[in-house]
Amino acid sequence: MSTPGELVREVNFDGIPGPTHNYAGLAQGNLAAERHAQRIANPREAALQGLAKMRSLAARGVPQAVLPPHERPSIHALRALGFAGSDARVIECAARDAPALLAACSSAAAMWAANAATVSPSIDTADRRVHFTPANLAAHFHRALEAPTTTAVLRAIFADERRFIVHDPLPGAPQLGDEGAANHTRLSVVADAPGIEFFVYGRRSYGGGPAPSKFPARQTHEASAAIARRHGLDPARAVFAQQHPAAIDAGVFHNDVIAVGHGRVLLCHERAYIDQHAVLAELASAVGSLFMPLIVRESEVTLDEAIATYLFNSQLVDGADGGLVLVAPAECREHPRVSAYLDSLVADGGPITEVTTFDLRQSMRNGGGPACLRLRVELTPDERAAVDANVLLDDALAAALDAWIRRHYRDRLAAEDLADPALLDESRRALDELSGLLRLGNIYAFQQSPSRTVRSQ
Ligand code: SUG
Repeated sequence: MSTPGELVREVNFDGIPGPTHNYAGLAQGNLAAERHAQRIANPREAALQGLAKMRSLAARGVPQAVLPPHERPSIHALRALGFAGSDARVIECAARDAPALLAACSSAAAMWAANAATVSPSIDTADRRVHFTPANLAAHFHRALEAPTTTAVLRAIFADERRFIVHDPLPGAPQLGDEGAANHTRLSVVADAPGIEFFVYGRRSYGGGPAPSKFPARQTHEASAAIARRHGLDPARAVFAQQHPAAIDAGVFHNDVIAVGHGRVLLCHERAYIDQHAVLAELASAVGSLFMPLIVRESEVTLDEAIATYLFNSQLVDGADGGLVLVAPAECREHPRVSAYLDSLVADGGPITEVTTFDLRQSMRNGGGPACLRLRVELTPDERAAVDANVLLDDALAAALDAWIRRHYRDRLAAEDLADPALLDESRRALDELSGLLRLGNIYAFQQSPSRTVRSQ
C-alpha cells in the first residue's frame, strides 16, 4: 500500500521488438501495416531504434523500463492448431499448409506495449494497489496470442501482491474486445491526488449505437467499463468517450492514433470523438479548471495527414524546464504542414515547450509509433523499489541490451524466412538469455518443459 503524500511518477515500460519482427499485413484497419505487407524487415534495426528512444528519454531523466519480447513463433499455438511432430516439423507443416497462420504465430507485435494492459495507479484505486488488466486483444488472432505471456511477464515484474494486482485478461470474446492503454489516458493536475481516467471505446457490443462500417472497432465499451469496475475507480473520476466511427474508418484503429494526454494536457484532433464538445466539457469538469485541451483543427492538420505521420502517436513527457516535451515520429518533420504545426505548437507559449523526433521506421511501417511502444505505469518511489526484476533502464542495462540485440538478431527477415526452424532456435536462445538478464525467471513456455529445447551455440 502506498502512503499518502508519496509522489507518483510515470515510468515508461517499452516493449523490445522481438527477433521475428516482420511485415505480414495482419492488422485490419491499420493502414501502415496493410501498406507494408510482405516488405523485408530488419529486426535488429527495429530493436536498436526502440533502444535508442529509450536511452535518449532515460538520459533526459524520464524513468524508463523494458518489457521483453514473447516467444515466437509460438509453437504452443501452432500445436493447438493441429500441427504436430518435432518443433521443426510443426513449422515446416505450418509453412506448407497455412503460411498465414505461421505468420500470425510469428508476429513480434508484443513490442507495442501500449496494447499490453490498462494500468491504474494506486492513488486512483479503492484498495490503493496498482491495478493492471492485461489486454485480451481479441480483435486479431496474432495479438490475442499475447495475453497469457503479457500476464506472466507483468506478474513476474509486479510480483508484490501488497502493492500490485495483475488481473486476468477479460474473456477473449468480441463483445469484450480490449486493446489496453492505447485507449486509456490518465489526466491529473496534482501528482499525489487521484486523477481522471479517460476511457475511449470504438463501439458498444450491446444495445446498438454508432459503429464504423469499414474497419473493426477494436475496443468495446463493455471492456472499458469492466476495467474501471475491477480497478476500483471512483465512478466520478472515470470518463468514457466513443471514438468517431469516421476516424476508425479513416485508419484510427486505436485512440492513441488521434490523441495523447499527460498531466492536465490532452492533445487531440477535432474529429476524434462522437459529440466531442460534450466529451471535452465532461473532462474539464472532472479534471478541473486547469485542464488544457489542445485541439488540432482539420484546417491545420487533416485526419489523413495525422494518420500518415502519426502526429498523435507521440509521447508527452515532463521536460527539464517544467514544460512538456512531445516525442514524435521522424515522419512528422518530413511533412511540411505537420512540421509547421509542431513549430506553431511550441511557439504558442503553451504547455509543450519542445518537440523531439525519433526514427522508429521499422515499427512505424507496422503502424507503431513512439507512443505504441510504451506502457505507462505510474509508481510511487516505494512501488518502484518493490520491483525486483532488472527492468529499469540504466546505462549498464542499456549497454547489455545493445550487445544482446547485436549478438542475437538478424538484419533481414522476409516472409519466407518464417519457415526457417533455425529462427525458433535463435529466438529461444535470445529470450533465454534475456530473461536471465532481466531477472524475470522462467516466464516462457519453452523454459518450463522438462526437456528444455534451447540449444546452446
Ligand atoms: O495492432 N500492428 C499493430 C500495431 C499496434 C500499434 N499500437 C498502438 N496504436 N497502440 C496492430 O495493428 C501489424 C503486424 C503485421 O501486420 O505484421 C500489427 O499488428
